[in-house]
Amino acid sequence: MNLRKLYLSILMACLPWLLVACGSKGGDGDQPPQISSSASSSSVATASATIKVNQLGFLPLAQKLAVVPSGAGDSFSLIAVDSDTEVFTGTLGDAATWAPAGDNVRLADFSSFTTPGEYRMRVAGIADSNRFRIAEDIYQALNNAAIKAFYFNRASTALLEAHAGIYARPAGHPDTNVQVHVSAASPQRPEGTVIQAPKGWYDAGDYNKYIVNSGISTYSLLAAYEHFPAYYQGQNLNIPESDNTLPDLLDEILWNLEWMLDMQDPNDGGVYHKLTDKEFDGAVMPHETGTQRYVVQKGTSATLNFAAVMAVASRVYAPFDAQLSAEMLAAAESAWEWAQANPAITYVQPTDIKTGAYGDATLTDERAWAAAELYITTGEEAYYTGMNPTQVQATVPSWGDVCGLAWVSLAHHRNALSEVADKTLITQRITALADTLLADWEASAYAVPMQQQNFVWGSNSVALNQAMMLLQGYRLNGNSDYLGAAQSLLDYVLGRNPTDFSFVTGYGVKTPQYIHHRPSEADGIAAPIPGFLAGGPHAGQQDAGDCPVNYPSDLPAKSYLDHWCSYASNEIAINWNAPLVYVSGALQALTEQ
Ligand code: 9MR
Ligand code: 9MR
Repeated sequence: MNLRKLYLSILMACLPWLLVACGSKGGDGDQPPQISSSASSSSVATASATIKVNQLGFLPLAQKLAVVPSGAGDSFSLIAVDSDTEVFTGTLGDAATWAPAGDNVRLADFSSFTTPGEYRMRVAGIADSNRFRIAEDIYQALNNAAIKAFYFNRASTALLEAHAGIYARPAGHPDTNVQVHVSAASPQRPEGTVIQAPKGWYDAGDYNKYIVNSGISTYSLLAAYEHFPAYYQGQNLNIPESDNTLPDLLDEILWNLEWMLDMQDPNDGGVYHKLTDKEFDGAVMPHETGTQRYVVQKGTSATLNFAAVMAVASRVYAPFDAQLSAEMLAAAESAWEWAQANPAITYVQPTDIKTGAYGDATLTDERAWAAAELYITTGEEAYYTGMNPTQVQATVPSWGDVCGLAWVSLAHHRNALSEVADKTLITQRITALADTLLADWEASAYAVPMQQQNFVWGSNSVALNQAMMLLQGYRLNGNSDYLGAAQSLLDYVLGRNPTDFSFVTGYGVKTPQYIHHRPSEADGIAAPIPGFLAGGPHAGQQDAGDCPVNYPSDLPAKSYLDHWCSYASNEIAINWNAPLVYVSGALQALTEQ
């Protein structure tokens, strides 16, 4: 690690808790989250005593809430930054405690204030809030950056200054000399066979490429396009393909789809679980690695994820490239056949492979999702009945639980589906989940549906996937409360949370500086690459043993450390940025102007 950065990051991590000694917390390894009540009272008080607000801002007609510590004044005002004049006043809501943070707070609602400009919130007795804007294009730059982050994580290509600016870098990981690992050996491809599987996105802060996590990530981006094509057709991301006829978002997604296609064994349709080093690289740039790469074990989860994504991609790319679309559908169908013949091959991490596992023994959700997408794309009813829809619930999606994605796609296509599809059931599934989230939002002192148990590794993606599901409810029936609750969750990741961080690098006033992202750490540039969503508070603090500094608090919603060491709260990942893309684009496109 770069020494200057090490010094700075320790200093920065310690600054807010100067009275708390910096020392090793001692590892809790892979133990389940342990939530203790012994949080330092000084850190709680400091973190709680500020107004929490979305630090980027709001669309003029959006719901607009801030969280104010109780114990200050009863009213709030908005101050125009330019003129330092008061432009709006309101009364704070009742005080209530948000358990995940232990904070007693009051809500400030200024939704009726719609004038574009830059503002701060003022409450007597405490500091003004961070500044934020109200603007008609407020989420466009954020959405562009959240997609551009995928470009910055491209494997197998140099990032040129014309597209990457100061973050230009040489190509890393050509992945043209990938060995078949013993766990993936087959008669046609014995151990040591060399295959090519270039391109794709690095998964996260590491340089490996995992099919399971590519599944939900690629899908969420494809869904963003499929649901809001006009919005994305108007977008220019300044990527190498920006001048071609494909919308830029589809160009970016294609970079990963091309890699995914190479992860299918053409001899039998099965899909390798991941393309990986044996161990995680150190904090080096992509071109400084050079270790042997392997494809590891074909499995049912990877193969079903692949089938689902290729079925979606086949219909999304059809208007642009009929041949590519046909190739994707054939790939999806042969993957499905392999998974039918091999219904329960769960991933078992080989002992010599130490990188991310993405192991998942529950395969019913992947099967339902793949079946739903194949039904939508082909119209073949056997896929719908085979999905066994009455047995499949809608849940907030994550890499390990994708059944909600089946309902998202069925709901989007409901009017074009054949009679076998139960439209009432489809609508019920989405609204039942959205209503549960809405009830949690209404009951929350912080006005977010996030519960104690949601503060897992990558909790910010839980928030945004909750928002994505609320948005499906809104798209079905136009209930503006769903839109408001989704807005609240974007507000949460952009600063209306107990840590005071806007969790997207470069977007907000106080943003992560030391994400667990190898290029950002190793490039010698102080600012991290912009547009990446940090994983966020993680009650389990599973990296504490690797961190030279303490977490500021043991409370779930405050278990966040802006430090390179904190891979469990401050890494970035494609499956966390993808719902940020979906939600920021959807709110920009759906909120009335
Ligand atoms: O850097 C690794 C990160 O990308 C992974 O997400 C994480 C969890 O699998 O692991 C990180 O590697 C750490 C390893 O697991 C334990 N020793 C410290 C490594 C980070 O410096
Ligand atoms: O997001 C994953 C999380 O659910 C797991 O608990 C964690 C430990 O296995 O791994 C996370 O995924 C990491 C992956 O294993 C390796 N690349 C970085 C991912 C994000 O940290």
